[in-house]
Amino acid sequence: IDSSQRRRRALYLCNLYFSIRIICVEGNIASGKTTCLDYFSNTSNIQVLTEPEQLWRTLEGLKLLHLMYQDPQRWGISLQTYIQLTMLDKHLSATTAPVTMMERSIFSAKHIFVENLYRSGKMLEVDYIILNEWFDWITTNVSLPVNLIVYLQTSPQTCYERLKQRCREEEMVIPLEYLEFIHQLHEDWLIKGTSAPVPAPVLVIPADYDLQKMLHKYEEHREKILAATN
Ligand code: DGT
Repeated sequence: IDSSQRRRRALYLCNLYFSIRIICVEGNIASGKTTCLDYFSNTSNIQVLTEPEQLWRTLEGLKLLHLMYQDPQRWGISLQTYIQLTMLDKHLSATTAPVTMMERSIFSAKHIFVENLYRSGKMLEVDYIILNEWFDWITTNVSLPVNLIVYLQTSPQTCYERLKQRCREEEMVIPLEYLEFIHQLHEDWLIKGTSAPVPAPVLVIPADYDLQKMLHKYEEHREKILAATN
């Protein structure tokens, strides 16, 4: 066997040995992923890894996320390259607790956001191909196990209302159509299974409700979520 197969086998055995369990929380922008992660970090013995979003906001003084929203043609590739790196780092740092819950994943960065930029004509074909080659190389040569995907399913309209309420500077330019597109990409990937391989079983939690009801929903699903990682 060649060295990459040997490396993959070693990583696989390593993950088995330490029996690392990883849950990824996916969903549209402002679907409530942070609330879900907060709930589980307070009520269970789960290590929670939030998105390294702060890094994308200011990288060496560059406001990458802001730049991407202002001029996706120019900055989309820069942001996605950096997000792919930070997500890879997150997946690989999930080793200190028996169960880790992550906000999003390297998979949604690719299957949702890169696809969105490319399909809406905001990423050059050459950049798309290079990012894909990176993604394929990483997922072939590095073991990135995911045991469960929790999909917070919302309507784009709900996300739009929440987005307007939270008033983040970078996000003021996001129109409803953008959220509709991101929603459709989630549905194609996680519900219909028509766009890209899904790396783990999917638990769908309807997430259009207010905070109090969402906390009840998480309570209801708690055992199921923890059981899925046994
Ligand atoms: P939550 O708790 O569900 O409200 O989560 P958010 O909305 O704080 O977190 P998220 O990941 O949906 O988005 C944070 C911001 O970063 C949002 O403006 C979308 C953007 N974003 C996240 N991941 C990517 C990505 O891979 N590519 C691009 N272009 N933008 C991304």
